[in-house]
Formats: sequence, C-alpha cells, structure tokens
Amino acid sequence: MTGHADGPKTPPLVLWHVPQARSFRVLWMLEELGLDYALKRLSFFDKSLRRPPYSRINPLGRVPALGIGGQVMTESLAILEWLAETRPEAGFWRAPGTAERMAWLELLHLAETVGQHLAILTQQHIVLREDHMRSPVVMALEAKRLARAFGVLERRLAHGGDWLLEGGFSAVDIANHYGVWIGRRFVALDGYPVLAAWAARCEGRPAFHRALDKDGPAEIYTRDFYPVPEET
Ligand SMILES: N[C@@H](CCC(=O)N[C@@H](CS)C(=O)NCC(=O)O)C(=O)O
Repeated sequence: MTGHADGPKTPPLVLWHVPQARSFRVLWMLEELGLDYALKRLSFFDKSLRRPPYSRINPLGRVPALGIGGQVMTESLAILEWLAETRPEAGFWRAPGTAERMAWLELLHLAETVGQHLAILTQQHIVLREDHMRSPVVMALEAKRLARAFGVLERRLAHGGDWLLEGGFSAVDIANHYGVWIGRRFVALDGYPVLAAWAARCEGRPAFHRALDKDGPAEIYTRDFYPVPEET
C-alpha cells in the first residue's frame, strides 16, 4: 500500500467492508478519489462484526471503519465528509461559506435518514428469518416512508442538472445513491423517473464500476425485490 500522490497528508488507509453495506459509500469514494487503500472484507452474517479482532476496531460492530494511519474513523457519512474536505481539489466538498454549503450538509445527513428506513426494512425482510418475528405493518410503513424520501430526492433533482447539486458531482451523490441502490429492492423506482436516471448516471461512473468489482459477492440482498407480504 502506498500513500496518495499528495504525500504526507494521506497516511495509509484500510477499509473494513461488508459487500452491499454502507461501507460501499466509502469504497466508491476512495475509488473516485483514486486513493490507495487496503480492503478488508467481513461477513454480515457470521458474527465476525461483533467479535474480536473487528470489535476492537469498531466496538459498535458495524461497517464501515476506515483506518487512517494510527487512527480509526467510523460512520460512513463522516468518513465521506473527511475525505472530501481533506481533498478539496476533487470538488466533492462544499466549503463553509460557499453557496451550496447548506444544501450539501443537508443532503449528506439526509442519506442516513434514508439509511434508517433501509436498516428497518433489512431487519424485517432479511435478518429476522422466521415469519412470526416479522411485521407486515412495519414493512408497509417503512416502505411508505422510504417512498416519501425517494420523492424528496426526485424533487431535489428538479433543477435539471446531472447531480444532486447544480455545482456538480459531490460526496452527497455518493452518500444518497446508496439509499436508492439498496432501497429500490423495497420500493420500485417506477414512479421516480428523474431519480432513476440520476441513479443510472451514478452507476455509469468508472469509479462506481471499480468499487462494484471490489464489493464482493452479494450476501445481504440476494433478491431484486422484497415485496410487503399480504397480511393474513
Ligand atoms: N450510521 C452508520 C451505520 C453503520 C451500519 O449500521 N452499518 C451496517 C451495515 S449497512 C452494519 O454494519 N450492521 C451490522 C449490524 O447491525 O449487525 C454509518 O453510516 O456508517
């Protein structure tokens, strides 16, 4: 592993990652920035997230974690912000005081409002394996809340540009794309043509392809769509 071309500013990076998890945001960002990093893949289902050695790296037992020299940073959106602000030349950040700063921050954090719906839907449809543990009411409610968030993103794109902010592609596209990439397995994108076109543009980026190649075999989401079951 080597440092970034800009030298001492970038200590060695290590990404702990689970295929299809929020750590994909960081994986894609690292590829966009052309950084060198080591990738350590973990499984969502084998309890390795909760046990040593990984539980010593992130005691929450979640991914991502990014090793930065001797330090570890968790929380995918904080990592995106740090990567963006420490490499402003890439244009993925909006600095304090600039016109798009407020919208950039709002959109960055919106990605984890969507992330909450994904987490509940994932728990209901996938993690809880027995039907009697699941609630079709919760599944339907969370799908509706996710659909509402898709509507908000659809309208945010109404300016007609290619990316969420008119100033160009940024960390908030990476942050929010994850919610659509995974979320469309719970809420079809048919009713959101502008959002679907934006997602396709994101997925057309060479760095996205490189990240997808490194993501690893699909483990969490093995179906294209998870419908709300009929209540009996
Ligand atoms: N807000 C955190 C959430 C991290 C998170 O919950 N990651 C999930 C994967 S998408 C995880 O590791 N879950 C493991 C578990 O809950 O057991 C972030 O954005 O990094």
